[in-house]
Amino acid sequence: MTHNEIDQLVKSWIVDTATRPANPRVQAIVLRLVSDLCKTIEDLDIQPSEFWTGLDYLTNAGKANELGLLTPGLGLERFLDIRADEAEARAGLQGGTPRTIEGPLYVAGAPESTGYARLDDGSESAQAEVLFMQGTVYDAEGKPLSGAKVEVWHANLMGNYSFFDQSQSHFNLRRSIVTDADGRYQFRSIMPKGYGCPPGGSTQTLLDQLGRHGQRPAHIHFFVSADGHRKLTTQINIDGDEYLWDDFAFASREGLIPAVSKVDDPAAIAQKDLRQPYSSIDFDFRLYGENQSAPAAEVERPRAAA
Ligand code: MBD
Ligand code: FE
Repeated sequence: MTHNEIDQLVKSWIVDTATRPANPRVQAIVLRLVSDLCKTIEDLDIQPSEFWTGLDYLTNAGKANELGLLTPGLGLERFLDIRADEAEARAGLQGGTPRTIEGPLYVAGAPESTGYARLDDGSESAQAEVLFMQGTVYDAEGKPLSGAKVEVWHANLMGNYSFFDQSQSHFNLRRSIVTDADGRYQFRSIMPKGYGCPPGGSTQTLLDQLGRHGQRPAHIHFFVSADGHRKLTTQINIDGDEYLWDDFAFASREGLIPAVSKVDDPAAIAQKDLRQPYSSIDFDFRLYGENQSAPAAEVERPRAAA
C-alpha cells in the first residue's frame, strides 16, 4: 500500500466516521499517530505476531508503571526539552540555568523549610560521604530572589528514591527549601549514587534488545520556582561519574556539572560538627521572568504525592 492510500484509509476510520463534533486537537493527533503506525507496519513489513508482541509489551510496561521510565530511555523526554529550549530561544530568553528532564521519580509534599535543610535521614551515614550544596537563586537581571522555592530530590547509595523504594523513610532525600532574605539556599545530604533501571523490568528488557545499558550518572534533581518567574526543571550531575556523558536518559548538559570540592580542613570539618572530610558544591540558579511569548514553563503531568 502507498502512504497516500494509508492516509485515505486511516482518515476514513478516524475522521469520516464522526457523527458529533470531535475534539479537533485529539482528532488531529490520533489521525497522525495511527497513520504513522500503519506506515511503519507497511514499510517494515511488521508481522501480526510482532505487532501483538509490541502491544503486550506496552500493556505490561503500563501495568508495571514503567512508561515514565521508558520515555526518557527512548530520548523522548530529552526531545521535549530540546523543543522547550528552542521555543525559549525564539522568545528571546537566554542566559538562564539550563533545563533538563524531570524524570519519573518526583514526589510532591516534601517537608519545607527556609534557608537550610538536611535531606538524609542518617541511615546511610556509616557508608556515605556528607555533601553540602549551596547557592543563590537569581532573576534574569542577576538580582537575588528571596522566597524562591528550591525543591530537591535525589537517590540514596543504592541509586534508589524514597517512596518508590519502600525501604526508605518517608521523604528521605526530598525537601523543599525556600531561599532566605539574600536569595540563598543550602542543604546537607549524602553524595548520591547513579540510578540503574530495574533488571528484568520492561524498560531494561527493551534496552537489552537495543544493546543498551540503563544507567544514569549520579545526579540531583531540582524544581526552582518564584512568583513572576518561569519554573525551572533541572538536575546537576556529580562530576567524575563514569556515566557522566553516557546517561541512558540523555539528561547531562554543559552548565549542569558543578565542581565538587573536598573539604578536609579540620577547622571546617569541626565547624560542620563532622568527624570526616565532606564534599561541597556551589551552584546558583538563574530564572527567567514570566514571558507571554514562550510556552508555559509549568509542565502538567500526573505526579506522585505523599
Ligand atoms: C532517574 O533517577 C531519573 O532521574 C530518570 C530520568 C529516569 C530514571 C531514574
Ligand atoms: Fe533521578
